[in-house]
Amino acid sequence: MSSKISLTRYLVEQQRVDGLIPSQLRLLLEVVARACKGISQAVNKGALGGVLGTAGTENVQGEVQKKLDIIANEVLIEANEWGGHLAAMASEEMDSIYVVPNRYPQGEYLLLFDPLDGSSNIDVNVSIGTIFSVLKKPEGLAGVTEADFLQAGAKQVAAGYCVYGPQTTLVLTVGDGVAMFTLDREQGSFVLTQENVRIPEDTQEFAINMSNMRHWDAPVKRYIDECLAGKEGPRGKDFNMRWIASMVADVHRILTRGGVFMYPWDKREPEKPGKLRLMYEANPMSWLIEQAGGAATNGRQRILDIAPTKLHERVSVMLGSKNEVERVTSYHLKL
Ligand code: AHM
Ligand code: MG
Repeated sequence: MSSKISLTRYLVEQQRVDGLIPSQLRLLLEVVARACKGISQAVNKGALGGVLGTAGTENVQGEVQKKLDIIANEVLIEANEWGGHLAAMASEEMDSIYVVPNRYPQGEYLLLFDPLDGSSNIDVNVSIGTIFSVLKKPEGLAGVTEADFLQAGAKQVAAGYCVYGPQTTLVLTVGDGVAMFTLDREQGSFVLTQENVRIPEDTQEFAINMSNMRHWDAPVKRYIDECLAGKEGPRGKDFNMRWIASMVADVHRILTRGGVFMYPWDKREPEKPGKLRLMYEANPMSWLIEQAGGAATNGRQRILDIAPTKLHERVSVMLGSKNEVERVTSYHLKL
């Protein structure tokens, strides 16, 4: 790349040339990126900043909150509430929606986020991230309620994540492909480092938490057994495995070099459709994956077509290289 293109310039050009980004949405994305820079700073300080360890509280899903889960949530709320671009926010770490206070102007967008994904990796210095999804508030109604958020992932107008790893990288789609921006710490800005990200349709790498194998459903077991059988098995090729336990980092690897990621329903808690959250994790990641030529299903159905019934809904997730996702989906549908 001859001259550096900042996130700001990228968004302005998308707005100007393609008309894809109305100015309120552009502002929103810039503010989210700024918040991610702040979270990245806190993550980098680690023990020196006193940000490691648990906060001693639980979120609505009964998970123990880490200090950084709460810090990241606050950074996102504070950065976004006053700009006039949002009507309300929803977070994996908050019981109910956060309506923009009356003292600020209300905008037309809804922002959803998993403020700190991969919480179990915070204290061990492994990549973690922030995942976000943007919806439009349905027209015609005054005020905003939880029901306004219950839109299928196909309705998203922007989605992305920021991974805090060896580099801090922001990955974004507004429905025109996927672009990646790397944080230039000297300049304090995100710089475009890859456009038109494409995921190879085939792969020899899968990501799943193998310790849950005995709890899986038959189609997932069949798929993984066939991968493990390698060259001598029905697939006729060897597979490699990776599991980072940070969805952001696993998805980032898949966007970079292909692969398939699965967090399927399992028998540990049969009443739950899965571990991951539809609105904060599965929807934004599925749209990014599809925009890069991959596929994302819950084993039976395209994730982006699922009509949510509650804010903190969980879902089974299979996403990544198209042919592999289609294969494991066909095993579920017995095609
Ligand atoms: P979190 O948002 O509380 O961090 O939970 C989601 C994470 C994903 O990033 C990751 O894929 C998964 O949970 C790992 O789960 P497990 O520890 O069961 O392997
Ligand atoms: Mg998460």
